[in-house]
Amino acid sequence: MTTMMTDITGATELDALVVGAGFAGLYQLLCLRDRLGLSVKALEAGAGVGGTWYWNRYPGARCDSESHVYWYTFSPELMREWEWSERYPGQPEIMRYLNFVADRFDLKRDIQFNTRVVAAEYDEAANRWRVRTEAGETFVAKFLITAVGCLSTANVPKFEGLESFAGDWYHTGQWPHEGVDFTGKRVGMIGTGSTGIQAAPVIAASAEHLTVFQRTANYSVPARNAPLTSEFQGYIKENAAGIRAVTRETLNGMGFRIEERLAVETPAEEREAIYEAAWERGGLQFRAAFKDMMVDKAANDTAADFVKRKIRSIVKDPRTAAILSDIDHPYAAKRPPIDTNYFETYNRANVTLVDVKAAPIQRITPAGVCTTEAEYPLDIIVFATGFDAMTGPMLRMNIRGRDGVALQDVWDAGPRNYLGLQIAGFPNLFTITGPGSPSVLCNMPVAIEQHADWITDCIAHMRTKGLERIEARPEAVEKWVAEVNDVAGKTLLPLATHSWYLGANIPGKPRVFMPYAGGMVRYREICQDVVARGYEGFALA
Ligand code: N01
Repeated sequence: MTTMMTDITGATELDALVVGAGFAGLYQLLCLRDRLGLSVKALEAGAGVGGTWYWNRYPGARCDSESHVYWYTFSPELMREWEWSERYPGQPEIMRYLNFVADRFDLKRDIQFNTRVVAAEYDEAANRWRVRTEAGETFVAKFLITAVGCLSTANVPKFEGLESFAGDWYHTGQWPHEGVDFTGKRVGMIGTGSTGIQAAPVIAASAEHLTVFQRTANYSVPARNAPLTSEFQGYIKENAAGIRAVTRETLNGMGFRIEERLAVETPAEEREAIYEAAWERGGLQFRAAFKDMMVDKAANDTAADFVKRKIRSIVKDPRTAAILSDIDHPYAAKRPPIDTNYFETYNRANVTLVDVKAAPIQRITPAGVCTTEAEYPLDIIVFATGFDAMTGPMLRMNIRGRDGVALQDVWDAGPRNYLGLQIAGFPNLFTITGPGSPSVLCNMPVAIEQHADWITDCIAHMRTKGLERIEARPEAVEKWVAEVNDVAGKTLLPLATHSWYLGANIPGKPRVFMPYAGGMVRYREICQDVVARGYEGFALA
C-alpha cells in the first residue's frame, strides 16, 4: 500500500483524491482504499457525511426512491445488517444509514470534513492533479474523482431587494441544522418542484399562514408512505440478492418494471382502472403503468389528463384547482414529484396559492414578496427554487486541465464528456454521475455503484498494465455528446422546456439535455463493451 506523503511545498501527496462524502464519495473511497489499497482521501465541504442529505434538511425531506432500493448493494452483509423503518426513508434516517456505513467500514478517518475544494489543476509534466481548498491547503494526487452530486449548488434567484427583507429567508438545500420554527409565522414558499411539494404540507401544519408562489404548475402522485411491516423487512433481508438483481435489470435502477402494455392501445375504461390502481399504490411507479408513456405524446396525454382530473377532484376551491392543474408539460418530462397530502394542503384555511406566472414576482421588499399585482407580507421566505444542476457543482471547483484550459470554457456551450465519466483534456479525472450519464434519471445509489465500480476497475487495470494516464479521446466525446442528445430526442423529456434537466432553470445557462436518457441497463452495457474493446474511446498511456 502506498502511504500518504507531503511534498516539498507542504502539499499532501496521494494516489487518489475523492471530492465529496455523500453516497458516491463514501463508496468510491471504500473501493479505492480497501479493494485497491491506494492512498486516498475524501474532501467534504460539510461537517459530516451525507452529501445531498447533509444539506437538504428542509421540512418533509424524504427520498422518492423506496427504501429497499435506496441503499448500497455491494455488501450482502451490510444489506442484512441495516433495517429501514418506512417505505420511503426520511432525511434523518438516511443520515443515520450513511453514518452507519461510514463507521462500519471505518471511512471517516480518511475523510477531511469542512473542506471545500476551490481549485483543481492538472500538472502535465508530473501527471498529477493539484487541488486547493478554501483554507489554502494543497493536495496532489494522480487520480481525481469528483463525487460532488448533481443537485448540490443551490439556486437562489436574484430577486431585487432580497437583502432588504426584514424577516428570515432560507434555501431548502442549505437548511439550518437546528431547524426553523414556523409557529405563528407568515411563511412564503417560492417553488413547486419535488422539494416544495414535500415541504408545503409540513410547513402549513405549523405556520400561521403559508403562501405558495407557483410559477409552473406541476404534477404529483401520492407517495403513500407508511411504516414497513416486519414481514416486508424480513423479505428484504431474505431477498437482498434478488432485490439487487432487479435494480440492475430495470430501466431506471428501481425495484419495479415498466409494463409492456401501451396506453394508446388500451381501452379507455381499462386504462382508467390501471391509472386508478397506480394512483392508489402511489410513488414513482405511476410512470411505469404503460410502456409508451415517455415516448408517445398521445399516451402521455392520458396520464397527464388523469393526474389533472385528480388535482381538480382534491382541491376544493375551483380557482386554486385551476391554477394547480394548468400544467404545460408532459407527465414526468420534468422529474415527477411524489407527495404526502400536497394538493390537500390547499384545502387548509391557512394556505394560499399565488400564480406568479400570471403575475410574476417583481422584487422582495422589507415586508415580503411583491408581485406585479400585490405585496404579500411575510416573516419567513423559503426558497424551494432548486439547483444549478449537474454542471454547477463541477464548474464551481475551477477545474483546469492540460495547458491550464478551464472546464468552464470547455463546457461553455453545455457539458461535453465521454460516457459521463471523463472529459477530453482532463486526464485521470473521473466524474461520478455527472452529465452524460443516467444519474438523475436513475435511482441514484444504483448509478453511483456502477460508476464507482467502473472507475475502480479502470484504475486497477491501469496499475496491472503499468499505465499512468487515461483520457477521453475528443472524437469519442463528440460521438457521446451526439448520442446523449439523440437518445433524449427519442423521448418526451425535452418537451419540458423549463426543466433543470435542460439547464433552463438557470438564466444564461446553455440549454442542453444533460443526463443520458437511454436507461441504466443500456448504459451499463455500453460501459462494459467499452472495456471489453480495450477501453475504446480512451487514450491510455
Ligand atoms: O427544484 P426544481 P427542487 N421565480 O428545480 C421554481 C431532487 N429532489 O429542489 O418550474 C419563481 O425542481 C421553479 O419554477 P419553474 C429531484 O431530482 C429529490 O424542487 O422553473 N419560481 C420550480 O417550481 C428534483 O427534481 C427529492 O417555473 C421559481 C421550483 O422553483 C430536484 O431535486 C426531493 C424561480 C424549483 O423546482 C430539484 O427539486 C426533492 C423564480 N425565479 C428534490 N426559480 C427526493 O427524492 C425557480 N422557481 C427526496
